[in-house]
Amino acid sequence: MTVESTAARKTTRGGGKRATAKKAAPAKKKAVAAAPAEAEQDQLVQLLTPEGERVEHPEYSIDLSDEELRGLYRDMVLTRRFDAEATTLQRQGELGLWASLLGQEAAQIGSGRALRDDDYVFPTYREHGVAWCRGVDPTNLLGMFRGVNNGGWDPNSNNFHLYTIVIGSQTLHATGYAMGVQKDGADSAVIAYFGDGASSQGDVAESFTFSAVYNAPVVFFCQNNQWAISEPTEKQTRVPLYQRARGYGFPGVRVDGNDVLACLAVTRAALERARSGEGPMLIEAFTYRMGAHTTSDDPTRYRRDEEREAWEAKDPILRLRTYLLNEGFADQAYFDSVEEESESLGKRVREVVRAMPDPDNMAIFENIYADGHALVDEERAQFAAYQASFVDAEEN
Ligand SMILES: Cc1ncc(C[n+]2csc(CCOP(=O)(O)OP(=O)(O)O)c2C)c(N)n1
Ligand SMILES: [Mg+2]
Repeated sequence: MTVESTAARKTTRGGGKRATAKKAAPAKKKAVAAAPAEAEQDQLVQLLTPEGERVEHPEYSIDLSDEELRGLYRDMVLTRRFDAEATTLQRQGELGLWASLLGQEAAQIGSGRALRDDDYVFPTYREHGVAWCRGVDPTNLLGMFRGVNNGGWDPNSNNFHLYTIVIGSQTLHATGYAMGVQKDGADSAVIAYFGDGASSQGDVAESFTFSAVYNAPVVFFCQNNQWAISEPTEKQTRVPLYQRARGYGFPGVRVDGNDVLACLAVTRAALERARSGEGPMLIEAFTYRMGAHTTSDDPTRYRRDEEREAWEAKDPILRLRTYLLNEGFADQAYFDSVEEESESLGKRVREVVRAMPDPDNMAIFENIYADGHALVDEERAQFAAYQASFVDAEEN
């Protein structure tokens, strides 16, 4: 694949320089995530510029109908609206925590819409846009964040695994699943989402090795949102993340993660590659986490406002809107109807969340072992007795 060879040729410029530096630069108080060097930007697959202009790429192209383009816009707006509602709900005490996807809508909708129904998704905890594409009801994503269930949906109903918080571990689950798909002789593909921070995890390295040597049909979709909580990407790697793939023996490509068309085109190609037996591929979606890591985080303590402002100009929704307007693919009435729809989605999410029943206290012991376990039985009995002690106290 030419992506790999181009990447290899250009690696030495930035990477080589940094690798030979004697001493790491002293840590700054407020780090700024590294802007891609010029040479790296050349490699960014882009089909829609931040100004909303359609451009071509020699290797990745896409031809969508007006309706499909409008659909991508609608997906991104509704996902952003849902996400904003969830953040507000957390602030009002209705959720314990929320991990916002603000800014990452294009990476998620583009890759999510590239999937076939029979493909299988292994997400992190931030893949609300991908969940939307899989047809998971958004309100189901909120139960775990409200603390009323341990997941909220049946993974096999939509081929969308439960949210995974143990960083990077889902890449191993995805690889194992893909090896199973291969043994079944099926032609579906698997996609594993993970972040720039997760790229430092041993689990990710192991899944790269296994998927490569077994030629497993898995796509590794890394959303490089520039931050792993308060750690910038430059603390995770000496080379652009997509170049890691080369050492494992499969192609890697960096895509403009704020360009929904490019994300769709590249992910489609990677999935097709996996389906046709050519093995794994790494996609690095170069994007930005516009909000806090989670509602428990305060990014003003470690990153500069200017950095966020620079990324605001690359907003994924705005550029598609500009393109749709300029080309006459959508008019104001369409945008208004999406706005209206997003308001009613917000309202529905709020109503459903607030009406979620608290779980039965004893439910915590369910779904641990398929056939039961003596220790769990003992703990259940102890907890029941503890609960009963409150009832007794009330009665006395
Ligand atoms: C194995 C493990 N180590 C540490 C953590 C704590 N932790 C939660 S999120 C996070 C950062 C992840 O960053 P990244 O992979 O870039 O994903 P992002 O949150 O930016 O989407 C860390 C270290 C964890 N959940 N699991
Ligand atoms: Mg990150």
